[in-house]
Amino acid sequence: MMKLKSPPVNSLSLELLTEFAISLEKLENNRACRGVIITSSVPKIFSSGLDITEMCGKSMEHYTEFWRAVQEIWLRVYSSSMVTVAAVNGSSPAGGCLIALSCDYRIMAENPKFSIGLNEAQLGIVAPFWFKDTFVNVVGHRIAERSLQLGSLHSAPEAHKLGLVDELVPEEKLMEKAAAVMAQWLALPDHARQLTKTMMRKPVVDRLVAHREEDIKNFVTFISKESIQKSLRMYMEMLKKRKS
Ligand code: CO8
Repeated sequence: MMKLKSPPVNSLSLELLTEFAISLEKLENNRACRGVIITSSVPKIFSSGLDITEMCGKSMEHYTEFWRAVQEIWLRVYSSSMVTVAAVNGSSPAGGCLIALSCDYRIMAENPKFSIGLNEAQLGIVAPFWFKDTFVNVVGHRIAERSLQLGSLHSAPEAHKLGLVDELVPEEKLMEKAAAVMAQWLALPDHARQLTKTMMRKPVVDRLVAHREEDIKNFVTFISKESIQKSLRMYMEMLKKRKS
């Protein structure tokens, strides 16, 4: 089991992404480890997505390094040879949702206050093609198109209805259920399951691998624009105002 732990909101900073990638690599290289449950140790929040402060007022070099780390974590989770189960025990916007979508199976706590979705459009930014591909492969084109354009955050029951998460369970049953699902998936021979997973996911993975540098360039150009920086600053202010 891997628990994201970076209070207050598990935002995916360069540091957290790097640690996450190293931990995954270790598990991947450990032959005794065949599956991983990804969850959060922060109450009510699975992950608040990419750390917005990493995308605000930093250098081009920093944006480059940060985006490479975001790509890396997606490549690792999405193409993991292990069984990956997301136990979504809280809200999970944007990058947090991407982590969950990249797993083989998603179970979410049944709390209508918890929401999940790719809400990038609400921040005035655009989810890259591989976020979109991952989303489409889970919920289908129509739902993804509407949800991405509106930057929707779906409550847990709504997310379940849309197929964004596979199952809802009462919060106290989440880990027990995740373990049961893991056992079910691990009952199959690894090689057959892994080859099947590769068959389903390789085209999407290959697309990013083939365009990785171009994707970094696009991100850096986009995020460096003054208009985008302004949108992000306004969004951060809105988060703070909402609190007070
Ligand atoms: N990054 C950095 N700081 C954050 C983030 C974040 N993603 N989310 C919250 N924070 C900060 C808040 O500003 C606040 O800071 P402070 O204490 O200094 O005021 C602190 O964390 C606590 O936040 P809240 O008070 O809002 O905590 P709540 O428990 O009330 O709410 C939520 C938690 C629901 C997670 C809420 O904070 C929230 O909605 N956060 C925003 C989440 C979001 O929209 N994330 C999107 C990030 S963008 C992304 O992941 C993909 C980008 C793709 C890039 C494509 C570009 C081309």
